[in-house]
Amino acid sequence: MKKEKRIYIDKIKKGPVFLQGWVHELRDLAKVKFILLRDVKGIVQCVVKNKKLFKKFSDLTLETVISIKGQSKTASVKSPEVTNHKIEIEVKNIELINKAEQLPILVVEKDKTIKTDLSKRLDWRSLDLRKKKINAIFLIQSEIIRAFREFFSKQEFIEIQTPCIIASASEGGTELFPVQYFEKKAFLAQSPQLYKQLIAISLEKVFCTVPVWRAEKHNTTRHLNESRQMDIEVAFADDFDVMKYLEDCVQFIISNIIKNCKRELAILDVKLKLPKSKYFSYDESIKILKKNKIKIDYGEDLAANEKRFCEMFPNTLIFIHSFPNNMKPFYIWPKDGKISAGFDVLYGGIEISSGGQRIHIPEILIQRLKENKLNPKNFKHYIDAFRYGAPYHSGWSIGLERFTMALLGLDNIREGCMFPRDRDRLTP
Ligand code: AMO
Repeated sequence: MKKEKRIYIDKIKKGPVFLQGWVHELRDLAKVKFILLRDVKGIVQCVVKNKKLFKKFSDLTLETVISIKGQSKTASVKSPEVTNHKIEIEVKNIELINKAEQLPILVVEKDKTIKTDLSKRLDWRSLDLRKKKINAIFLIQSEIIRAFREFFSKQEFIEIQTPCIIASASEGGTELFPVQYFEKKAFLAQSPQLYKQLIAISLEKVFCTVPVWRAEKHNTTRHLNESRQMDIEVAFADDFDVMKYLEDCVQFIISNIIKNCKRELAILDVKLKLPKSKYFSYDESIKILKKNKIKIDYGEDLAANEKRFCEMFPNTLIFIHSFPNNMKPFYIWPKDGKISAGFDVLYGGIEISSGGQRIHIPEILIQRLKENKLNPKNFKHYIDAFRYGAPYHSGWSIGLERFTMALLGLDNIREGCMFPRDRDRLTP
């Protein structure tokens, strides 16, 4: 028997159709019944006029999964949403695939005053992902990663894979999750940092997208204990070279979202524009903040003032470079005794990225490890790799969930993560 070809709702053409999806809404008008059928691409109204199908219709519940064979009288329209009834499918047959029980959370929240709280939504995340707005966030996130890959692949970067189980810290010693690795103690990687460097000093231009784990105890709207990073590392490049890559890459990602995610942006009511860029040294940044009557001293972290800083320069990638050495990790190149080649990037009220030029000279690396109270013996493999011809190199990392949050104006980073891991949440 020939298997019917299922099509997405946005691909409906005039004539016979075979659709599969979820029951989004049911309307029973005695002589005629309506099923609003939803798939990941949209919603379409299906009319049941044939009395023989009324029994099947009466068995349906919200979110039940069904197949529908029917006839479309109209060709596809651009945006098959419930609000426009331009497409209508006359139902010839309904097949029940899996009947849904009473729903723990509603997929369609009709009354705007009823909003399921985030924690309950995350308890039922699989259902939550079916909501138009939630679904739109992750379709856009998928486009972010796709465009990131395309941008660097086109420029002859190599996509690399780094280990997730590591023996020593890279971003400071206190935020590691320990794992028992046979008879040894190991950790979950906080960053692909040391490994992407070891690869770049041989393969030159590399990028990766990886999960990272940080055992930070605080529970904030900007931190996750498991997040994903989009990283690059480039040999024969300094901090300013890679900041330019970041500027161009973010522009490329946003222009692709504007082009390819029109429906999702409309659902979320987000109007994206290509951002401008501004470059300030750390020193200049402190002066700007002070000038705007913000109490801050040289040497203080900017985290508490990121939002204010971004409000001063709307829709701008703010590059803050030349941080003091003691404010950056041990692997960042010290330009002199005080200033480093490390930078942060702010956008949409938060830090979306940090990076810098790295140390490629073993003796300087050892000195910086000691200054950071880290034992060079624990970094032997890393340090030794720079003894056999290592070019200077630089790179950065964009936090995927942070970037999603900044781009779409989400008020909690958990909204930009499918299954967040935080201090209290390990399931689902
Ligand atoms: P950093 O520690 O700044 O730098 O991390 C890079 C980016 O990752 C995101 N990020 C987080 N997102 C959610 N929850 C967290 N707990 C969290 N921590 C960080 C942020 C941040 O800017 N190895 C360096 C990068 C480099 O130099 O290449 C690093 O990991 O968006």
